[in-house]
Amino acid sequence: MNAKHSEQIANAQVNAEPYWMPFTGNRAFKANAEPRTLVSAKGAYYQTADGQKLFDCLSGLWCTGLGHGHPKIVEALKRQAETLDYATAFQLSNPQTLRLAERIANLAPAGLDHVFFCNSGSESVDTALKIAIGYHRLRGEATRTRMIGRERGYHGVGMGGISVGGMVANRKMFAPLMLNGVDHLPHTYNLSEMAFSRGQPKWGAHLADELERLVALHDASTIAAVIVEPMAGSTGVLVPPEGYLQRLRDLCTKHGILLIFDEVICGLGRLGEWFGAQRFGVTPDMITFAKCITNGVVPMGGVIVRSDIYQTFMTGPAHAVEFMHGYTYSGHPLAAAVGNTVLDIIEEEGLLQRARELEPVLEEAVHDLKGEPGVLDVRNIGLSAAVDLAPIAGQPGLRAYKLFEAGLADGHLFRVTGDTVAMGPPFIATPDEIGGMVESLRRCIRAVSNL
Ligand code: PXG
Ligand code: PLP
Repeated sequence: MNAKHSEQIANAQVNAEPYWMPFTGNRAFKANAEPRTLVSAKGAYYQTADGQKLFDCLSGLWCTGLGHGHPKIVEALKRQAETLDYATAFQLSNPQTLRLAERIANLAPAGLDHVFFCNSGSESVDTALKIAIGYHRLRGEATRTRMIGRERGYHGVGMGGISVGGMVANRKMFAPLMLNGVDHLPHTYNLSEMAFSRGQPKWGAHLADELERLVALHDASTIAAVIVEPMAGSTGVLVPPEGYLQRLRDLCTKHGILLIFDEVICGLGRLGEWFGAQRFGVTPDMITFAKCITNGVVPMGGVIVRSDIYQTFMTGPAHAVEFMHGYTYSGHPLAAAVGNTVLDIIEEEGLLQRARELEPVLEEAVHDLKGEPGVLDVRNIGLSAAVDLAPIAGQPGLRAYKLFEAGLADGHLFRVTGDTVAMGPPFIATPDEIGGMVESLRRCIRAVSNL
């Protein structure tokens, strides 16, 4: 271990108590801080403060597909910090941000060609909701204010995001803060119809017709937008049934409702394409993105919009601000420099192709877990997969939490949500590493099967 390394470890040995951790069992962490403190990372592996090497089974939080410590990203960050470390995005810009917007617009589905930058997926969702409201208002349809989300959806933790989101635990404490007039489509998961599906389930396209019911209930003239994740990641990899997204698209078009794909997880390679829209062959009116655009190295998010949505805002005197929205760090030059480098690397290293090649490797491996004790379901698409475990009676989430702990001891950092284990390995992972990850999961499933 080099000197720098030990210094980082020493620094990690501070009093953990003052830190209020996000989406964490704070007390469980603080009782076990050392093995859960990450001190360095390279490629597909983390190193913990107590010396354990961990395979990064979820690419950070779905964001580090290119692996950690990529020399080109490190170099781009250093060069940009020396050249232009910050630049206001209000009334001025910088070459990296301009270039990144142009490149993202070129990679997005045809017609989606303007890009607004922010700093996270949550901000991208709240931005997209504002754009939807503003768009209808500017076109003289100010009654279109209602948002339609989906049960089990995750759209971040902003006030807009939790309102359209459908993960109950993220919503119930904050009910008074929610947007008015939001409704939800049913989620698309049905164990009895789609257990152990490989890729897209055959059953369930008709669930999109629930939008017709919501339109009949509320009237299309009150509905601004529908927001869904093409593949719902955070809730445990819910794969869209064949035909479902197209049907949603058709209904939104029919009723003048904007369709927003939240591609914070799906975008930038996870599904083997630049965007989930391309993977599923369905073009929304807006796409939100974040995470992989910078490989998680610098926070960044954004919204890609259809040309005419952007043009609708371009009214009034040319010097006046058209959209009263933006963040201090919108289009941050460090993030944009890394973003441009990430796109270079994906292209140079053929990582979309690689994700496509690894997809069947992951699929074969995870579906071989069928029959292990307590495995209720296995799902997969692109370079993502999930395994549902039978909950311990009266203690939901405990079995998966214990599996997370078993994984740490077994050299694998598994992400668990409820009693679901989600995997989204880095695009740079080898087939052997993916096999090793799933074999570790098998050991861990067995280890927690008698709880
Ligand atoms: N939309 C979607 C579809 C997401 O998946 C967000 C918005 C919010 O992004 P920010 O950058 O504000 O966190 C997300 C984030 C998990 C996990 O374990 C998923 C997310 C975040 C953290 C953990 O699946 N998704
Ligand atoms: N709060 C205060 C007092 C501010 O001045 C600002 C930005 O200027 C914000 C919040 C918003 O911060 P950000 O632009 O980083 O989202």
